[in-house]
Formats: sequence, structure tokens, C-alpha cells
Amino acid sequence: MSKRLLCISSGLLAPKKIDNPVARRHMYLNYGLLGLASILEKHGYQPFVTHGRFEDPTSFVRRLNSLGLIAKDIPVLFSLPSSFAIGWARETMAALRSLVPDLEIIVGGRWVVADDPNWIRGMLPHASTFIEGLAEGRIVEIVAKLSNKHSTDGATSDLAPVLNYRLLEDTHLYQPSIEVSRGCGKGCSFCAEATVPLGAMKDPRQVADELDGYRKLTGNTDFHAYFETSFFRPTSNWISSFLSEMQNRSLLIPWRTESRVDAWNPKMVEQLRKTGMHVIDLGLESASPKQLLAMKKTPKPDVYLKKASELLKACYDEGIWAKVNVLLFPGETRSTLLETTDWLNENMDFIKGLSVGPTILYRYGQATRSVKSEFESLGATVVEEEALDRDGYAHLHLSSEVDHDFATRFSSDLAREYMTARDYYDLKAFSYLPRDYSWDDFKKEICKVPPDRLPFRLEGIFENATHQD
Ligand code: B12
Repeated sequence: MSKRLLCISSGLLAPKKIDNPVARRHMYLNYGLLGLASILEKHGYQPFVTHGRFEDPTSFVRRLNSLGLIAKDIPVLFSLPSSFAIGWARETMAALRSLVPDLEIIVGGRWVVADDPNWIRGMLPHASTFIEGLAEGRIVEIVAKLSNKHSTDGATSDLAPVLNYRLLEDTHLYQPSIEVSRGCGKGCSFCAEATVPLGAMKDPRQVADELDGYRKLTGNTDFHAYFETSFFRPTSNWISSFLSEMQNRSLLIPWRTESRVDAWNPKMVEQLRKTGMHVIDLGLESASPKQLLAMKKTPKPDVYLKKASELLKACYDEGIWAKVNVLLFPGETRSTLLETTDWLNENMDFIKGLSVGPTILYRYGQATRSVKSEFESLGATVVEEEALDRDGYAHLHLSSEVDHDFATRFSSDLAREYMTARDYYDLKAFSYLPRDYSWDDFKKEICKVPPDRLPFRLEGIFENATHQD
């Protein structure tokens, strides 16, 4: 068997939230899959990592075929980053199989494969094998088995491997990710990592080395990094040692990460800014004490919200952009929504952007039933019972007062109220839009979209042109 491997990160048939041309430009790097490919490359394989993004499955397969990448002796590692990716995966696998009937297609993606092999096999009948959970420690073994070669040298314990960006198709269009920790364990009811303990942070020297490695690969420092983690919680020592590691390499790279609103001492913000921190994604989720308690985000909503305001202000004072995530949760009422909007109004000067959405019930193997019961006990009902098995997720009526349609409309209205087109572009271009996609390109695309299909305000940007909706 040749050593070539085709690694596909499943695309989406349509964007998860509002569909518009900008939403279809997102380039979400599947760093979990790139990590597996990087390990395999060290073991002598030649992986090619590609993302389906929003490409039509048939033309995607045709394109890969014309590159000579679809062949019996090139196994496919197929990654499902979310349940929304299943439809695209199904169509793509069918097209792959019609070209090479005995193609080996190995599927992973722990949030979707979960612990329910029969269900996922039914969803993706053209796949050969499904792998549950994390895979760094097993991937060489898994691939070696395809050629009946027994490999023990693959039992690496590399948890967050150094990513090899040379293996990535269109690598110049992505911003790099560096995984700095895994897990969270803070127990929030809506999160798949509620009980997965927060692991140790990657050594600051290693993080600086990886940034330096990326600079050497691209030959410049004109990039932004995303420090991937569910809960960025460095100690003061970590930050100062990261700063000196960066200074030793004469590196200053703007970076972004994700954390809780109540986890940092605002004094840390100044120190973090010196290391290059430029954007922070903060999971506020709600400013309603009732909802914060219901989602088990915090046992002390008043302390939580006070800390949130202090952190937002500290970020603003340091010139750091805060993007705040809001989650409409089961049991939501008009008055809990009002509590959140009132709080946002008080703090809006310090917020760069807002991402808002209603809770979705994901099918997550054996755990699904208890999450569903918990949501129902709070007053939610599933919109379409069959959707859970059919699609892998289901929408919710959050309460008798806030049904699914209202929650969806409220979410996009709220984002639009708090975010200008420029804020949206700045935040998205920092991490997710193609690196060569300019503000002018963005304006050209959005001027053709009806304003109610945009999650931001158009205010002030079309002064010299007419909006063509
Ligand atoms: C970081 C993150 C992102 C990042 C990066 C995503 C990525 N996969 O790399 C970004 C911002 C891009 C993102 C986007 C989205 N995300 Co997200 N994201 C997360 C988060 C916080 C961590 C993901 C993670 O653990 N990555 C670390 C890597 C190492 O793990 P991994 O990707 O799972 O990969 C490992 C295994 O799964 C396995 N594996 C993966 N692929 C393969 C393939 C093979 C062949 C094998 C053998 C193994 C294997 O091996 C890998 C290494 O161990 C999670 C979880 C959370 N805490 O809430 C949500 C989460 C995964 N995201 C979620 C969702 C819904 C989304 C979006 C749809 C959101 C949106 N607004 O559009 C998009 C999906 C885009 C898509 N194409 O489908 C949901 C998924 C729920 C579900 N069942 O669908 C989660 C669980 C959050 C939640 N709501 O609970 N996300």
C-alpha cells in the first residue's frame, strides 16, 4: 500500500446560522484532523489535508480526483467536526464510493461519532470504520492496520501535536491555530465538556516555538494565531514566561483565545496584551441570574456579572476586542431576555461584537436522553422529535413564551443591534475569513444581501453607494 492518505474535514451543505455569501467564506481549520495528519507524517505517511467548507460534494470529489487523490491505495480519513457536517459527509462519501467501490473510509470526530456506532453507521452507510474519541495515541496503529502491518511505534502519547501546516491545502489562506489546553470541567449543562477536566496548559516555550515555526514556514509575521482551548486560564507565571519566550525570539504575534468571563483577574489583561493578545471570545451566555443558575454556569450570578463587567472594561482599556457569546437557554422568558439586553446595554461600549444563538439539542450518544430530560424539566420542548435521529440535532422551543422562531429572530436582531459591519469583519477576518479577503471584497459581497440576512448593521458603510437589495 502506498503511504499516501487523504484527510477530509467534512464541509457543510449550508451555514449553520444565516446563509449569505460571507458566511460561506468561513475557513474553519480542523486542527484536530491536521494534528492527526502531522503525527502520521512523522511516521512516514504522506497526508493531504483538505476542507470541504461549502463546496458542492460532487465538484469537491471531482476536483480531488483530478489531483489523483482518489484511488484504492489512498485511504481516506474523514473528520466530522459537528453534526451539521453529516449531510455533506454522506453525499461526499457516496460520490467517493461510486468512483472507487472498495475505498477505505475511516470516520472520526468525537462530538458526532460519540458512543453510538449503530446510529452513525446508519447515517453514513458508505464509511468503512468509525473511531470514537480522541485519536492521537492510536492513529498510527489505526492506519497501519489497513495494510495489515502491526505497528507499535504509533502508540504516541502526543496530546496536542505540533501542527504541520505544509500538509494543509490552501495553507496560505488559513490563520494558524495552536492548541494550548483541553477540557474544561466547569459543569455547564449545555456543554459537551462539562465533566472533562481542564488539562495542563502547553508549556509557554513550546507555544513560542510553534509560533516561530510558523513564521519560518511562511517567511513573515503577518498572521494571527488562535490559541485553541475551551477555557484559557493561564497563571501569572505562565504569562510572564510566555512574554519572555516571545521576546527572546523577537516575536510579537497578535493572538486570540476563548475563556470564561469570571476566570481572570483583570490585572492579568495588561500582562496578556503585552504578549500580543488582541481578541478574546467570552462565553457570557446570559445576564439573567435565573438562566445562569439554570444552565449551571455559576452558583453566584451577581459575582459572575460583576466580574464580567470588570473584565470587559479591562479589555477595552487595553485595546483588546471582546467578542461576547450569548446563549438563549431552556426556560428563557421575555423577562430573562430583557435582563440580558439591559446588562448588554450597560456594557455595550466595551463589547466589540456579539454571537447569539438558541440552545440546540445535539445527539451525543448515551448522554442525549439525560440532557433532553434536563432541558424539558426547565420548560423546553423539542420542535421535531424525529430530527434527533434523522439529523443528529434538534431545535428547541425554549419555553411556552419563547418558541424556536422567536428565539432565532431575537438572536439575529440582537447581534445586528450590537455589531456594525466593520466590527463583524474585524472579528471574522482576524481568524476565519480567507487571509486575502479584504474589507473591500467584504463590502462588495454584502451590498447584494438583504439586511435581514446579515448579523450586523450596515450603518455608515455605503455612504457613497446604494445598497442593492
Ligand atoms: C474549538 C471548537 C471549534 C473551532 C475548531 C473546530 C475543530 N473541530 O477543530 C471552530 C471555531 C472552527 C468551531 C466551529 C464549529 N463548531 Co465547534 N467547537 C470547538 C470546541 C470548543 C473544541 C473542539 C475540540 O475539542 N478540538 C480539539 C480537537 C483535538 O478535537 P477534535 O476536533 O474533536 O478531534 C479529535 C477527535 O474528534 C478525533 N478525530 C477527529 N476527526 C477525526 C477523523 C478520523 C479519521 C479519526 C480516526 C479521528 C478523528 O481525533 C482528533 C484528535 O484527537 C468544541 C467543544 C466544546 N468544548 O464545546 C466545540 C464543538 C465541537 N463545536 C460545535 C459546533 C456546533 C460548531 C459549529 C457548527 C458552530 C458554528 N457556529 O458554525 C462549527 C462547525 C463547523 C463545521 N465545519 O462543522 C459543537 C458540536 C456539537 C455537535 N454534535 O455538532 C461543539 C461540541 C460545541 C457544543 N455546542 O457543545 N468549533
